[in-house]
Amino acid sequence: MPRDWWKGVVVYQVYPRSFADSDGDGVGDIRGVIERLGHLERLGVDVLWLSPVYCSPQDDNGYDISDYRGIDPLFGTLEDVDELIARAHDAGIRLVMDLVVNHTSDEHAWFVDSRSSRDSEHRDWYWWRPPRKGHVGGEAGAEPNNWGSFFSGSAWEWDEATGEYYLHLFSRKQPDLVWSNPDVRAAVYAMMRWWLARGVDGFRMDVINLIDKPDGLPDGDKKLGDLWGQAFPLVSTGPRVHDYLQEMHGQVFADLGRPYLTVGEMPGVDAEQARLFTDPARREVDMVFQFEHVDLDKGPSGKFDIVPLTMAELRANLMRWQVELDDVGWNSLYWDNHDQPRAVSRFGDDDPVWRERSAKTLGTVLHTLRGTPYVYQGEELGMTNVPFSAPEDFRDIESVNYIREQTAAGVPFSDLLPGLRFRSRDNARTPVQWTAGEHAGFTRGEPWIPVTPNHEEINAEAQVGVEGSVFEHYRALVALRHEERAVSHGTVTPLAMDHPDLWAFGREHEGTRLLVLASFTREPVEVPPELLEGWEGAEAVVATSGDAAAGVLTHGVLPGWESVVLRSS
Ligand code: ISL
Repeated sequence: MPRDWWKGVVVYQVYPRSFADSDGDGVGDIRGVIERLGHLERLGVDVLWLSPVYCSPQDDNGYDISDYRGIDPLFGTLEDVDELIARAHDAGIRLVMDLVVNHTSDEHAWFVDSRSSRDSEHRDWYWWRPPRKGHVGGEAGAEPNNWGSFFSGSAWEWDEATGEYYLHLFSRKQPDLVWSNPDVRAAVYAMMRWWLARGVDGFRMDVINLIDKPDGLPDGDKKLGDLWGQAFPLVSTGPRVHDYLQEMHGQVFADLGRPYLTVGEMPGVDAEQARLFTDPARREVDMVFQFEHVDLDKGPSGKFDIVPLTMAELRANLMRWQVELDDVGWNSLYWDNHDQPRAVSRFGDDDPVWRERSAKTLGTVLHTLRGTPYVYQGEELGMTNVPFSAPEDFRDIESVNYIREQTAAGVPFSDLLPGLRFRSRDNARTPVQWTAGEHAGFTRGEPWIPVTPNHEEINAEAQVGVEGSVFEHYRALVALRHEERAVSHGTVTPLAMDHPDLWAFGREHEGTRLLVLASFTREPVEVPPELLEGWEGAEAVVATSGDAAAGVLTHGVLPGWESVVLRSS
C-alpha cells in the first residue's frame, strides 16, 4: 500500500455523543457505533474519525481530557474500543482517534499535580504566571496579559492556593500545555504510541497549530469596544510548530511500518503554511483542516456576526486552495463538522423543495475536488440546522458562555438568536436521524439534546437503498473516488470562474477527463456552450438526477441546484 493511500479514500466523522445510544442513557456510546458500523460500510467509507471518548468531565464534550488512556464510562470501556477497532478493521475501515494535546482537562492528573504547589513536579507543564505588576491577583486587570478565551472571558484563571494565574485558550477547565517543555512532548508521544500499538490507524490533531505560544506572551490587539485582546493571531502557527510536528513524526510514526493517516486541525492557517505542513518531504502531517472557507461568512464582530456569502466567494476560496496545493501538499475537504453549522443550511438551500437537490450538489462538488473528503455524521442524509428559539435550547459551552456574557452586558437574547441559530455548534450536535420514530431511533431514553423535529422526513431508514436519496448519491460519490483515478489523483482546472451560479471544473488523469457542473441556484442554469464543446456523447458518471444528466447533454441546461459529472476518455 502506498504511503499516500489516503489520497483515494473518504473519511467519516463520528461525534459519539450524538451518533447512536446503545444503553438508553440518552448519550451516544461506543457500542452504538459498533452497532451502526453497517451504515458506514454501506456508504463505503474507508476511515472512521472518532471524536473524543477519553475520560473527561465533559466541560467541552470530551475535548477536555482527564485521562488519555482511559475511556469515559459515559461512552463505554477500553474493551469496547478494542472491539470497535477489530470490527472496523474486519469491515475494511480504519480508525483515526482524536488527539487533543494543546490542553488537558483541569482534572487531568498532570494538572492536579501542577496546581498543587509552585514546586510540584508538573508545575512547568502548564502556563503559570504571576499577576501583572502593581496588581493584586484576582482583581480586574491583574491578568498576566489581555488575551481573551475562545469561549468568552479572560484566557487566564486565578488560582488562589498558589497565587498565580494559569492560561486556558479555551474553557477554564482546559489549561494549555507547555510544548516547549520536552517532558510534555515525550509524554504525548508515548501516549500516541500506546494507542497505535492498540491498533488505531492515526490521529486528527485538535488545534495543533496553537501549541507554540510566543515568547513573553505579549498582549494581543484590541479593537475599540472589545473586552479582551486577541490571542489568536499570536498563537496561531508559531515558529516551533513545524519542529514539534517533525519531532512527533520521528518519535511516533517513522517506524510504525503500516499505513496511517494524520490530519492537523489548524484554524487560521493559510495555503502557504499548509504547503509546508503537508509537504511529504517535511514529514509533518498528511493533511490539514484549514478554516478559510468556513470563516468567509464571519463578520467583524466575531463568530456570531453573520455576513452574507455568495457562491462565487466560496468557490474562489476553495479553488484557490486547489491550485495552491496542486503540486506540493494535500487538501482535506469538508463542508461541516461538530463545530460548524449543517452544510445544507449554510451553503445549500434547506427549503423543503430544494433541500435534497442542494445537499446532493454540495456532495458532488466536495467529492470531486482534489483532496481527501470528510463526511460529518448526518451530512450524508442532508440533515439541517435546528430551529432553536430559547436560551435553554443550547448545550454547547461556547454558545452558553456567549449568551451569558452578552445578556449580562445588556444585549437582549432576541438580538443574539439569529447568529446562534445560524452558527451555534449545537446545530451539528443533535442526534443522527436514523428513523422517523421516537427520538429518531437514536435512543430509547431521553436524548441529551432534543432531536431535530424534521427527523420524520429526514432519516436514514427513508434513504438507505432508496434511489435518488441524498444517502445513495453520497454512496455513488464515494464509489467514484475509489474507481476513478481522475477523481483521486487527477489535476484540477477551474472553469467559468466568473459565472455567478455555476460551479464548474475539469479533472484529468492519464487521458481520462471529467467535467463537473454544479448549479448553486433555484433557477435553471444555461451552461456556457464553450464548456460543453467536445463533450457531446459523454457519459454522465454521477448526477443528482436523470433530468440533470439529460438537461446538460441534450439542451445544455442544468436544472436548479442539480449537478452532474461527465467523463470522456
Ligand atoms: O468553533 C470554534 C470556536 O469558535 C472553533 O474555533 C473551534 O474552537 C476550533 O475549531 C477548535 O476546535 C477544536 O478544539 C476545541 C473544541 O471545542 C472543538 O470542538 C474542537 O474541534 C477545543 O478543544
